Amino acid sequence: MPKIELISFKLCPFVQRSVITLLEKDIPFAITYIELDDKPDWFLALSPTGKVPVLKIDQSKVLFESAVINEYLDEITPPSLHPNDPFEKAQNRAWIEFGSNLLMTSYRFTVASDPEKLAEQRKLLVNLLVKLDTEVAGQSFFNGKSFSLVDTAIAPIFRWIEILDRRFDTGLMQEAPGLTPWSNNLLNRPSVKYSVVDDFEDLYLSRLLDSDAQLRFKLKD
Ligand SMILES: N[C@@H](CCC(=O)N[C@@H](CS)C(=O)NCC(=O)O)C(=O)O
Repeated sequence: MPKIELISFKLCPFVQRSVITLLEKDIPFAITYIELDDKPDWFLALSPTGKVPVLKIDQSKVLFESAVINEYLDEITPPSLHPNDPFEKAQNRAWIEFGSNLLMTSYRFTVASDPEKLAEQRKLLVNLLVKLDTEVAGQSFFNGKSFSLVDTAIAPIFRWIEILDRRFDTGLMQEAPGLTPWSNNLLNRPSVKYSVVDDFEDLYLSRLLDSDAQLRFKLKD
């Protein structure tokens, strides 16, 4: 097994995707946290995009992009978390890309700085959640009964939504109720639970409440 080091930012959902895969595949790894508003020079030298996650392999080789990192981790530890059928595998990859779009849309919703932008971003976000709901409605995992790389890609979104709906007046999950069994199932899964630091919720909330996000006015009592 190669020596694996994951470069992370504690709040990054894209990194969480890779941590989930590492835990699911039982791959020993070290994790190094950086601050994105003060990126170290060694990180900028490693990462062509300046984004986390970055995976260092045997201290010399570097991979970036969460979906690519996950495919690599999956391939070095068979059996694969992807379906075998070429069409199903391609379809799963497409939904992983859909998940990236969903993450970025969720992020834009949380940072929207005025009521109009917030309403506009909520509409875009709900639209994507409803599309996902239509695809998955009521299933335990994206592919039905077995956990796959699509689940690793979507789980961080469910964590955000669960925190947002519990702490703020956002009502997102009720717009796509068929996602609830899948979300609950993933949030209770050990790899997903341990994909974040213990104080994740506090860190996430304090960053949001310290910003100019319009959402801070929707905090529940
Ligand atoms: N497409 C990338 C997205 C990664 C990404 O957006 N990471 C954010 C943190 S969650 C980042 O590093 N942002 C720093 C920046 O844009 O300067 C992936 O899937 O790995």
